[in-house]
Amino acid sequence: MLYQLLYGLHAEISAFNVFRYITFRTILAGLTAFLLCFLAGPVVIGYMREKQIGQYIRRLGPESHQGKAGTPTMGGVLIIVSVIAATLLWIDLKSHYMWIVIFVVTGYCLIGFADDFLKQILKRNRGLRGWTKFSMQVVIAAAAGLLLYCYPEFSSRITIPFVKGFSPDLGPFYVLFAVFVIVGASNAVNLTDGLDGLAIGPVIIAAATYMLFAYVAGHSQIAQYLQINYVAGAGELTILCGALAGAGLGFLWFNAYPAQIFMGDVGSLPLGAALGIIAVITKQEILLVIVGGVFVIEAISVILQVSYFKLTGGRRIFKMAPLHHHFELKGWAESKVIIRFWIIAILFALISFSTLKLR
Ligand code: 57M
Repeated sequence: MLYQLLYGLHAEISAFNVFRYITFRTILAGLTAFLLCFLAGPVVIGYMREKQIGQYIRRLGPESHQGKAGTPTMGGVLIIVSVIAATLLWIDLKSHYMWIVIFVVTGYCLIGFADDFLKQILKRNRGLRGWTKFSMQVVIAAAAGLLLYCYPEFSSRITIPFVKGFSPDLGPFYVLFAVFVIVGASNAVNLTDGLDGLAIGPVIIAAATYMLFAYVAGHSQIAQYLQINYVAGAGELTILCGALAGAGLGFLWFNAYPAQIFMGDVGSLPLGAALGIIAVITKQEILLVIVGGVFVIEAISVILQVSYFKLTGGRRIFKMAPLHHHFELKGWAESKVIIRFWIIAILFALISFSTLKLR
């Protein structure tokens, strides 16, 4: 909004010319989102405590988690509101890609809110039925995929990391591919959100990484030089990624160990879906496997554990899945598990940058 207002005045006030720069508006979006989270955090935590919207801890979990019972949750409302507010403030409102991302984020936020509302407020510990949750995620992701596929300027080709000159065109199957990426990313972040700051840390790192990829994808000369798919208009998503990272830092201020608030499904589901849809729009879909490597490892640990458990009639590969619980049960302190997973997330981000040159 301010882009329309302030840049429009640059003829009268030349200093406002700076608002045309995506980099400048990305920094402002990040700072705005951080401040919104940082300032509203104590108010939200106080409200959640007053309304006793505290986390229910299942008996199955590690013993160390029992002390977390009652921790305020659904802090994801704070993150998502901050991201959307900061984005709308600093982005070019004519960016259709931004509206598709906001559609997906809002949809997944509502699914997570419904699940958390049932679990945390109505105390129905199972929340939404698994299939209900999954089918709503698929419908929203399919709608976004279809919107992109029907958009004449959007290509249904996919980018394969480290491979140059081979970008297969999936045609209408691109919609199914987009659904897989968005739903997969959303649920992988959801599974990862099981220790203080464990999910939001890698989300910040992934958002900061896609800040760069969105910028280069939307810059025709740089895209041509790097020989990556040019996506006209994708540059504005840099600002949304900046808001994601900023809001993530603001939330981490309170979610850092020992957490004062959890994000809830209302946070984890839309944050993962946001990374998924951004990866799709910037044509760096498969790269998300590397950028979001921690989320992928956590999800695979669950798939392996459940499959092996069923195949062997009750034996386990890990002490407990997702993988972060395995290390907890091996005796690692929670904070050590968290920081080490963050280190791995940073290493994955660095590897993903190398795909821009190693092709
Ligand atoms: C998402 N939710 C956390 C919090 C957060 C199939 C199976 C692998 C599913 C999986 C599952 O239920 N995942 C749901 C993980 C939960 O966090 C809440 O959920 C929101 C995110 N969706 O925002 O509101 C607990 O995580 C802890 N937590 C923190 N700090 C945070 O900042 O400490 C969360 C955020 C919170 C709190 O204790 O209560 C979760 O873990 O449920 N199930 C599991 O992950 C369970 N694993 C399991 O059953 N493994 C089995 C089989 C099925 C693979 C096995 O290994 O044999 C573990 N999780 C729990 N109990 N809670 C272990 C059992």
